[in-house]
Amino acid sequence: MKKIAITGSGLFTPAESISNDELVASFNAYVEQHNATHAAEIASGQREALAPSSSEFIFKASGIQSRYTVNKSGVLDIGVMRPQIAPRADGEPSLMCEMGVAAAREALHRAGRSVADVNAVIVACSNLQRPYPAIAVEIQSALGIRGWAYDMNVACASATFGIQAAVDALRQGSARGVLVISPEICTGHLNFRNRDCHFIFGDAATALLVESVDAQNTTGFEVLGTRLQTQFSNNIRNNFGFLNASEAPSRTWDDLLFRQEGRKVFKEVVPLVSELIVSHLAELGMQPHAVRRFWLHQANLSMNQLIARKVLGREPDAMEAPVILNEYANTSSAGSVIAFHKYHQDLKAGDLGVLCAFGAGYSAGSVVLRKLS
Ligand code: CO8
Repeated sequence: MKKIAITGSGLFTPAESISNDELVASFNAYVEQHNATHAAEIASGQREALAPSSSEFIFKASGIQSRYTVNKSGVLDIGVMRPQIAPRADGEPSLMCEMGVAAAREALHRAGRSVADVNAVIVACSNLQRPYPAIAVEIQSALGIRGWAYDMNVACASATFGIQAAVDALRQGSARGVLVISPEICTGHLNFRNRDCHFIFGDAATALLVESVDAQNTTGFEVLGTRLQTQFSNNIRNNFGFLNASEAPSRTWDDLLFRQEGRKVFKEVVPLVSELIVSHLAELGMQPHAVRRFWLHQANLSMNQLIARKVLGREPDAMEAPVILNEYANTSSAGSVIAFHKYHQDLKAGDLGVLCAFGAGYSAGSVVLRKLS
């Protein structure tokens, strides 16, 4: 069987970042304004007052300290509370294309490869800027890649599903080098007026180069196996879609943004993911204690610590399940790949790692990797 490896990774990080304190100051100013505007209704019991947010709660509940965004001023302006992006002409590259291209160029550079070594592009992410033409085809064109490209969406687990699609294409011979790109502008789908989740997401883009490698190849991480799992749940939901304009009566604006039952998600996803990792390793004849690193989806710090504890049967140390969530917040499908990108250099030949992402659907993917060279 052909050896398949991830030979390079790339990361695009937006220039602007928002701290918890900045986000909370903006949210609380909105709450004050809202409560003042509706003071009479609140006093008469016709309407509930909105409660303020707090940085302490955000950090304690999630581990998040800041997030990057494609537009800080719009998010923090209480008259706007969403990123503001100038519309671009059809002939100009889209924002997602630009972010994806930057991450892809870094992945190619790190792998020591050129676009001539790639003939397929898969854009795997939660939110696509438009339905068509596919962002993947736009990125393919911007990079000058000959071959094929498509978009796919499996929410936060998208990158792992993209890796499996790439591995299958390489094994079947329909591709010889695949870029799996995850550009995420999560802030565009986040309700910054919702206290329960206004702090959760950030923006970033990642790219992985997945290739068939020969026995002499010493770069990167061999993919020993991939395993995917899905199980329907409405606990993380987004009703935005092309039929919104046809729906009568229309949905409210907040129904077209991200929402979740965070507690339920936590409770249901932790066992699903830990069992997925343990059974996937067992299928490959491996024990969890043999794994040097877990690059987990970055949604919630306690969730990751609990998953790692369940898998290892003991407390993980910080380097066993590295965290980027504090700086980036939840960047959906990009999160586990950012953790991989930033925390793999110290691994030695033969070391094992598991890249695992999970989220809406529910959807989860496990990719077992072994360091080459
Ligand atoms: N400030 C202060 N207090 C607050 C705040 C706040 N901002 N928010 C809630 N509280 C209060 C609540 O009112 C509640 O008070 P009380 O106890 O008096 O009722 C208390 O704090 C506890 O509230 P919660 O139960 O909501 O808090 P949790 O401890 O459960 O923490 C989390 C909330 C952080 C959301 C947590 O539940 C969590 O992270 N769960 C896991 C969620 C998860 O993993 N989701 C994955 C979603 S990502 C995904 O799949 C991607 C989808 C596609 C991306 C789309 C991009 C937009």
